Amino acid sequence: MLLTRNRRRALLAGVVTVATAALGIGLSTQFASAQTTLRGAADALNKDIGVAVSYNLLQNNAQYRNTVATEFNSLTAENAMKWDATEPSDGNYTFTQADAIVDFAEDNGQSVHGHTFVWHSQTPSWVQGLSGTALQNAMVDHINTVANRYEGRVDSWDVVNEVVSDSGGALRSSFWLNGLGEGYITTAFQTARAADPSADLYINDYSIEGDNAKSDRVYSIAQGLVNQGLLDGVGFQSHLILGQVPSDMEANLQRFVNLGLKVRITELDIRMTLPADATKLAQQASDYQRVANICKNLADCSGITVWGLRDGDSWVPGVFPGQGAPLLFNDDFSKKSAYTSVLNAWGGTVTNPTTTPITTSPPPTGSGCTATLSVQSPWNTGATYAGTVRANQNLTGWRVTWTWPGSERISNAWSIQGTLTGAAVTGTNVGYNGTVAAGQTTTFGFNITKADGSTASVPTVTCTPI
Ligand code: G2I
Repeated sequence: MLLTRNRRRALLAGVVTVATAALGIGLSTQFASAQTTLRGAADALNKDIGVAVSYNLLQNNAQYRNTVATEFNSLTAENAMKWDATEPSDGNYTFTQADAIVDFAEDNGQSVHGHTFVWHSQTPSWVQGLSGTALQNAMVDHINTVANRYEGRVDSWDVVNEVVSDSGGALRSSFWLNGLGEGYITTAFQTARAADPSADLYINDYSIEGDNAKSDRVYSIAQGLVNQGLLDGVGFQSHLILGQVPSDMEANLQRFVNLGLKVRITELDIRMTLPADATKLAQQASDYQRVANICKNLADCSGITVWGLRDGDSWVPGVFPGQGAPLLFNDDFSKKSAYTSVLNAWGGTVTNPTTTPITTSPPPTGSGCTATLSVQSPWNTGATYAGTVRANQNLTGWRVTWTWPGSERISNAWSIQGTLTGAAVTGTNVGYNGTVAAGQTTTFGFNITKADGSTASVPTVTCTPI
């Protein structure tokens, strides 16, 4: 519930340094410059800006982790909490991936919107082969087990997903409906409510952004659930097509708000025919801005989750050949115009990274390798640094040392390990960045705190091959 999220955020005032224990990396978010990130802008509006994340990318890509932690205050597992991931065979639960995502969110002060308990897709065949009581028991057991595990850690759940047929008039014909009858929806919500009374419960669907037969059907289901005290919100997936944000989207969401519900844009992407060009990207930015404004205008819009970080991470090209480029970030993590338009809509402004003053340390010493530090983003009581190691010969490992001249101390670091937290720093490569060919560079990074509030300094670094 919002209370849970607010309580967590309240702990995060000021500059927050966080570590992702499960993934072995430290990250930091600078709230002092809050309005220059989506996360800062969303925090200021008390809304969620979420992203659907991939376990593999969180595990393996430091820049992905950093961007997810810096730009978003809410996470959804793109696949890791679905039934096929959490209970692939009857009663055998596997939570490695889901746990890692929830741990990451917790370590970075982010809320989690859970996706999803009951869906006709990505549900293992052992479930689909059941009927009657056995099917109902499997559903109840699954919801109980997953909801109980994450009670107090997952703030809201898509309890049922895509239960209305595309034509809209009827419930979707699925093994759920065929096996249990339409009461399965109520049973799912009753089970989820009892399992985690503090979580907000959502019904989630696509092509319901405008007022149409399908959203009418969701509306009547929502009404019934509201009357039983079982529903808190409606998720509008919003897998949109360029230039086709429904003109009545805000009015449509408003009618659900009028039922006493929250609304949420749960899976936003806006696809275009490839290749992208300047005209299409500008249209996309305008479309994203409209959606962001709709959520901003509605006090009961709990937030927006974009369905993936970078264009290349998106499900769209695989399902709609020739379509794509639907998200906010390019594959090199640079920000698209759509990013800027969302940030602006939510009251933030983009800072051009090339104009950020970067201070680089004096000429390095060492022969087999040399290293420099640069201050990427300073704030009152800390700073984020980037370190670069240049190989002057083929390296299979490296050590860097320096001494802080003042009160600077490393609070967390990534892509480097060693004795890091004192005045005298000795750091070595981690597993993946020790081998560097002559002439090539590799990087590491860290955050510092500086108790006296002085300017962050850039000491000379000594680099030694090991
Ligand atoms: O289809 C887009 C979304 C529509 N609403 C519900 C969402 O849960 C759904 O997400 C997508 C994921 O973005 C895809 O990543 O759901 C797909 C499955 O229906 C996901 O794709 C699947 C692939 O089809 C599998 O081959 C793959 O093993 O992802 C799996 C895990 O990577």
